[in-house]
Amino acid sequence: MFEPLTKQIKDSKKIVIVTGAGISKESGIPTFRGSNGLWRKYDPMKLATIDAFNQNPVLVWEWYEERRANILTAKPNAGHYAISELEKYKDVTILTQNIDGLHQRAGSKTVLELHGNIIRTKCTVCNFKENLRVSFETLPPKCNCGNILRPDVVWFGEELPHDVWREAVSQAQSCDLMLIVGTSLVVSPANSLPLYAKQNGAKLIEINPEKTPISSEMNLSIRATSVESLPRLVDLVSFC
Ligand code: BJW
Ligand code: ZN
Repeated sequence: MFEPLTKQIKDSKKIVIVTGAGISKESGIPTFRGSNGLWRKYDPMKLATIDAFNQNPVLVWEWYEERRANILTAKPNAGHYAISELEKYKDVTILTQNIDGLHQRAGSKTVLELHGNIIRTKCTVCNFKENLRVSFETLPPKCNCGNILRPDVVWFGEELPHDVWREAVSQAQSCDLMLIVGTSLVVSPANSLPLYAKQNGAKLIEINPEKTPISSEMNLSIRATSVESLPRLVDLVSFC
């Protein structure tokens, strides 16, 4: 199953890896969709929009505090480490929708965070923005300017950080191989990145136990988890 992919990786000049929640599942961070996904338990419109936050910042912060605590104790898994190992042999850029920072903690060097980072907090009014690893005693936490702080993540209806998005599109358009790992590819605009890559002649390879809406556009779909497939793949690449 891995042989054709090993050759494509070996032959490629520039690899872009698009990742989503599935790659962090084995680190104990739930995905959003699917049988045990967060959106089965919670309504995204009550927790992941600016309107929801303005209406009930305490509720939204309680949800984020629980997830921040989980993410702060989570560790990168074999899938994250395999990608950082691949960077020893190939030119790799990661475009992640994840807000958990696990790629960076696994040692990956070039990571663009499309949907922000849950540990970074920003003021809703002034320019304050900082990584805050503490758990807040009073919710919602306040900035020194007196206004409410919020997690520096991208909610539904909000634009992705412009510079990050511009760079992500440029990376997608200039790679010759894109690996798409652990994302359902239902959230825009991140789900357009494989199409930008394909329009510029790149090969698309998906690693996901389930089909996605863009599976038919893939040159190859590996129906396995990232922990099952990425370490074996990177081993093969490093040996030949
Ligand atoms: C494994 C595995 C294993 C399992 N190994 N794989 C109507 C109203 C308003 C907006 C819209 C609208 N219609 C469309 C929109 C646009 C909207 C959108 O796309 N909505 C769709 C859901 C319909 N997008 C936006 O709003 C974006 N902004 C935007 O477009 O701005 C312009 C605009 C403004 C106004 C109006 C319209 C346009 C922003 C999107 C922000 C997404 N934010 C979240 C939350 C981040 C913060 C937080 O975490 O709290 O980002 S939502 C959530 O989904 C999170 C993820 O990054 C994102 C993608 O999810 P992902 O990573 O794909 O995870 P899952 O769970 O979906 O999939 C996991 C996959 O892993 C599955 O396929 C499994 O099979 C697989 N898997 N185990 C490998 N072990
Ligand atoms: Zn402030």
